[in-house]
Amino acid sequence: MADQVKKPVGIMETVLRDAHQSLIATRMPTDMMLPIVDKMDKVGYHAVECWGGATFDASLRFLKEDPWERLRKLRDGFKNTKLQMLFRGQNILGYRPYADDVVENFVEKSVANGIDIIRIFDCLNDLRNLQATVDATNKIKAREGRGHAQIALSYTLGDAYTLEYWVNMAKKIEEMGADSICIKDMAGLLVPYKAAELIKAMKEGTKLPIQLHTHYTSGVASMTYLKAVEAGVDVIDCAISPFALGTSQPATEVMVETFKGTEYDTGYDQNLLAEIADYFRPYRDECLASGLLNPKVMGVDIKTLLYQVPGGMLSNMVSQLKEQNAEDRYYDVLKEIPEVRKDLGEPPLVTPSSQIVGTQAVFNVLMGERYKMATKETKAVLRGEYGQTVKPMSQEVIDKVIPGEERITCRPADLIENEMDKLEAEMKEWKQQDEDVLSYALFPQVATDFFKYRQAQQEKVDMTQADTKNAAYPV
Ligand SMILES: [Mn+2]
Repeated sequence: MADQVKKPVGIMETVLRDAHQSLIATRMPTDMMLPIVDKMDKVGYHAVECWGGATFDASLRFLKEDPWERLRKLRDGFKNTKLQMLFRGQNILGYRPYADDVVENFVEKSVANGIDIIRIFDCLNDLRNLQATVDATNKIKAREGRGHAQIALSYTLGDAYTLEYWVNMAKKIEEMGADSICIKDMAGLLVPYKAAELIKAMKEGTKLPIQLHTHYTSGVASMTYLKAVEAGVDVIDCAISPFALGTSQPATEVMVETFKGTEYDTGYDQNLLAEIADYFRPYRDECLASGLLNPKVMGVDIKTLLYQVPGGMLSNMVSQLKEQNAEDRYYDVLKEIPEVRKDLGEPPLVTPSSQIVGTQAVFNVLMGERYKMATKETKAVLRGEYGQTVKPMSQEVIDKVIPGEERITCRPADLIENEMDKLEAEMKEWKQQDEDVLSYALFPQVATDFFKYRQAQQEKVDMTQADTKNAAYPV
C-alpha cells in the first residue's frame, strides 16, 4: 500500500467562547459547560477556546460569575486538551491601552489559572502593541515550559493589504518570538480562492504554524476552510453544529467529515462529536425559545461581502440611526464608512476600530458636514494613541479635527506608567484573590458591582447558614 503523507488538520473548538459570543451574546453560563467537558476532552481537539474579552465581561456583568473561577473549573475538567484565550494586545480584555505591568500580570495569571495558548490581536495590526504580551508569555515558557503566544492578524481588504503585506507581517511575527500565526477574519471576508493564495504565500514566507479563524456570516466559510487546508493551513476554528453557522463558525462535524479518508483526516470520532452536539442541542432550542438566539443571525448576510463591514457593525449602525430617527440615511452611512476608514489610515474593522469608524461615519452623515464633530476616540486614533496604521492618515482631517496637536509615533504604551499598585490600592477592600485586581483593572465599575454581590452572598450564607442548594435565600 502506497504511503500517503499524513498531514491531519487540527480543529480548535469555539463553542465555549466565540460561538456563544457570536450567537447568544456570550451568555452561556459555566454550569452549562461543565457537564460536557469530560466528553469534549476525549475528542483530541487541537485546542478548546474558552476565554476572552466578552466572556470575561459578560461573566461579571450579566452572569454574576467570577471568570477566573470558570477558567479554573474548565482547567480541572480538561485534562488532555489545550485551553485557548483571545487577548486584545495592550488593551488586554478591555477597551483602553494598559501599562506593561498590567499586561504582564494578566498573562501570568491567565496561564497560572489554566490557559495554554494566548491569541493576541491588535485592531490596527500594529505589532508593537503585541510585543509585551508575547514577551510575557515567552517568559513563562522559559520558566515552566508551558504557554504559547499566537499572534492574530486582523484580516481585511484594501489597497494596502496585498499578499506582500501579509507575508511580510508573517515574517515579522516570527522575528518577534511568537509560536504561531492566526488569520483572524472576523467579518467572513476571506473567500475560498483568495484563502488558498494567502495561505500558500504565507506558508512560503514563514515556518510558523498557521491557524485560520473565520465566521460563517457571508456563507463562504466552509469552502474557505477547504481551500485553506488544501493550501497547507494547520488549524481551523470550528463550532459544534448546534452553535455553528450564521454569525458563528463552520460546523466541526462537517469539517471532520469533509477531510475523512484524506491526508488531512482529523481522526476525530463522529459518534463522540454527535454526543456533544446532542448535549448542546436542547440548550440551543431553549435559547431560540427565549429569544436569546435570534434566527436572523443564522442565515447568510451577503451585505458583509458587499460593503466589507462586519455584521455586528451594521446592526450597531442601524440602532444608532434609529435613535436619531434617521433610518433613511442608512445607505449614506454605508458609503461614508469606507471614506472614514481611508481618512484614518485604512485600519481593519474589528473591536474597537470598527466602533470608532462606524460612529464617526454616522456623525459625518447626520451633521451634514464631515468631521464637524469628531468623537473622543476618532481624535485619539488621529493622535496615534492606538498605534500606527498601515496607510498614512488624511492630513486634511488631522488639521481639521486636532489642529496643532502633537501626535504620537512611539509605541503608545511607552507613555503609560506602571499602574498595578495604583489599581490595587483603589480596590483593596474587595480583594479576595490576586486576580480580583485584574478584573477591576479591566472593568472597574462592573467588577466592583460583582465584588459587592459576591460579598453580600457570602455574608448571607454565613449569617443564616442558608440552604444554598435549594436556593432558600436567593440573592
Ligand atoms: Mn471571531
